[in-house]
Amino acid sequence: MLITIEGIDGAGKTTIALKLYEYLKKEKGEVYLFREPGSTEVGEKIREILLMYEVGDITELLLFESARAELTERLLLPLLKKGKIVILDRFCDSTTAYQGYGRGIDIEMIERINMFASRGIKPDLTILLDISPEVALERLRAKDRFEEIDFLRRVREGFLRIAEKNERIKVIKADEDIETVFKNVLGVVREHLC
Ligand code: T5A
Repeated sequence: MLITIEGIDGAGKTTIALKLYEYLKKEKGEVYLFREPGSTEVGEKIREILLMYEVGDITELLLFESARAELTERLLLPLLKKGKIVILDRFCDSTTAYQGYGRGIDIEMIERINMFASRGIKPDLTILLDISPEVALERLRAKDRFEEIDFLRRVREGFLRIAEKNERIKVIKADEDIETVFKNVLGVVREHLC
């Protein structure tokens, strides 16, 4: 089973993904937690490159997709074939939302490249942590990070549009306290694990 966690920067994905991982590990035993871009040697190098250099929009898209192809090949495919539970902090929906709705690259083309890089793997469940960019930015500011609000607004709208088109995506309000958000996430995950 593949569970992906999505949302704009500062929505709380990393916090919730870790809590879910710890919970499911106790309950189910073998569970894996990965992040995009990253979780493989090459994927982590690509993350460093993306943090270090300002690259063009197409280069950025292809770097995210390369990290995804590596993760898919080395970890996702083998683990999912064995029936393991995998939690993934961002996946293809992030590329559609950020590079498509955020940066304006053709969405149909992104979806095709997403399919290619992920070998057509579809998450069984996607948790979309939805939060206003204003609240997300406050959280990021506390960590000395700054993002452009208009960009985050477009990305949030993009995520919500993707959610409208895909039943696997469950939208959870992420501006409540961490325990409340987690309780709501767990409710949805439990329904899918039964
Ligand atoms: N990207 C990624 C693309 O453009 N295209 C792609 O295809 C992919 C895969 C890196 C960047 O790459 C882009 C998106 C990103 O800009 P990332 O590492 O996932 O991706 O970056 P962020 O989303 O920015 O990760 P963050 O860790 O900063 O944000 P999270 O994971 O959403 O939030 P989290 O859990 O770290 O929480 C942020 C802060 O808020 C607090 C936490 O303690 C933390 O301090 N917090 C809460 N505070 C109050 N109430 C709550 N409910 C809270 N939940 C968390």
